[in-house]
Amino acid sequence: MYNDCYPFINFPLPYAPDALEPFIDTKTMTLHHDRHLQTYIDNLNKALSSCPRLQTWSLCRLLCHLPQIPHSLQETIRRNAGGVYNHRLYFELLQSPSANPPQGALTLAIQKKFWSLEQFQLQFQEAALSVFGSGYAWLVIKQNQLEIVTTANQNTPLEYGLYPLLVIDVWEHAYYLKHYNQRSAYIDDWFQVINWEAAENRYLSYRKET
Ligand code: MN3
Repeated sequence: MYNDCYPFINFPLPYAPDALEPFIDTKTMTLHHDRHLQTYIDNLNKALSSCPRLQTWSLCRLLCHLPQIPHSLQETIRRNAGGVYNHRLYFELLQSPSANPPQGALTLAIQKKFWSLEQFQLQFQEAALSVFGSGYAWLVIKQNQLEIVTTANQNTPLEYGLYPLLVIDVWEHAYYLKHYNQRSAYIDDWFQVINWEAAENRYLSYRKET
């Protein structure tokens, strides 16, 4: 579903913009995808237009090999390729609210590591609240262990050799229209619209590769 090199395209959301109501509102989803993500795509394409050597590189390659990118472009590419990668993952890992509790290998691994889903949720919420300013909280695999980490701005876990499974965008544009400055209320609502099946698939494909 992704195109993975220059010129990058903003594919439509994999669900209707109102699919996450009442937890994440339609207007936020529309602006977040059609304007914020689009801007990262446009700026990434603009930066790559002057550097044919990088035009066949995938997003992951750009983000994992920043030192190989000309110095003058590094920060621009880091911000904008990061913005594209992080937002694509954020949207992919959301879905309409479901009454079904998560299940599968990832759920078992979370229970083993954090004792229970409730404990995991508390720790994840604490991490997401701790991000100062703009950034993300993640559930990642680090050396075969589940871990909760945060990143600032548009930094990605890929730069640190981590494999992301879940992500919440805590930039204010992700929640301000509905939740105002109440980041914790947004985090609670985000838990209602996690696409656990997509996270499970990421977990299984990681385990298959390693
Ligand atoms: Mn965002």
